[in-house]
Amino acid sequence: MAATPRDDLRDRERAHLFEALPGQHLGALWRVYANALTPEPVKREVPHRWAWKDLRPLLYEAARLVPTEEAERRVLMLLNPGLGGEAAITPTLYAGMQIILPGEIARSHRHTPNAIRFIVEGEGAFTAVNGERTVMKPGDFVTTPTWVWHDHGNESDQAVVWLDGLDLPLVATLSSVFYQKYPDIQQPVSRPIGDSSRRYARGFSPARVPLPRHYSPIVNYPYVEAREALATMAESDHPDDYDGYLLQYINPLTGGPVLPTMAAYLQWIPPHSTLKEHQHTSAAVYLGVEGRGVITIDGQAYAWEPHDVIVVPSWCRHQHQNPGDEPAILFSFTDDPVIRALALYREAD
Ligand code: GTQ
Repeated sequence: MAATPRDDLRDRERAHLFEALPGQHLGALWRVYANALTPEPVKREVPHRWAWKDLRPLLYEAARLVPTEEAERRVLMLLNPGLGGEAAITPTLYAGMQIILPGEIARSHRHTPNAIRFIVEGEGAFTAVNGERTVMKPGDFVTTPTWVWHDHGNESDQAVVWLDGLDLPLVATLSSVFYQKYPDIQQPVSRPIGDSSRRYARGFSPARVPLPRHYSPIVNYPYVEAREALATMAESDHPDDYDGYLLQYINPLTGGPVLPTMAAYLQWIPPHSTLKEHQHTSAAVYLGVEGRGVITIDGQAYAWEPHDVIVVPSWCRHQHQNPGDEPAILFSFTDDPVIRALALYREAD
């Protein structure tokens, strides 16, 4: 049909309307509707692998060149290639590799983002949380919940490296980042080493002592114990279709995830196995611990070795494989508690 003068008039009036909107900070929903409400998640973040053999030399070079007095935390951040340089590995999660040399101190501070650590190499550095120091060994899992004072120090004779995981991008999106420096460089030690584990990690909990229950009171979950639990499962249980043998680090006060926003797992993929592919709306950051394996994400294979990090964004199809003769052990942390709390968890195979 030919355009009538009336159509022409309407087109000109529409053009005027659209020009007037941005100046008033207004937008026409109908022009972007299909971008905003998509049949399935549309993401900027992408799957990625950070190989330890490439990351390690850069981390030790940072340690040689930048003292901890200058860097509050000496960390190389793992930046998702799709997120334009934001301090984020997914839109909710942050990950970084931190290194602390003999004699160094990472000063005491607290912040509302929750943090977890998984020790990658070196032994004998400590993290202090609310007056309790824990000396960390490779494979140990350490929690630093929201708003607790924490600092790190290394009184050993070797460099110590760990993976940091924080919910910083989520907390920033929620406009809820608060941060404070402790008045001194280190917080005073007010409890003996092992205090929290002796109270809470053995099936007991002090009665009639009011406690925050939304995060785990346990500071350190030792690798020897987590590995033993996994080996016990692998000896007698049937493996899970998707995850092999999957152990969750739990908050003993609830049986749920260690932190309100992040869950953490240690996983055992049996030798010579190809597990089933699936997808879900929680995102995961994997760290190779023992053996080697492959995670195929949206059709692309990412082989991993110990200390490689792989990010599997939300709703990416992914599948684990262990072609080798030894069990393949992976650590991971996810935003699963957030997704479930908001009733947004979906899974498909
Ligand atoms: O160790 O407290 O990777 O505050 C980023 C922010 C580590 C930490 C990070 C932090 C820390």
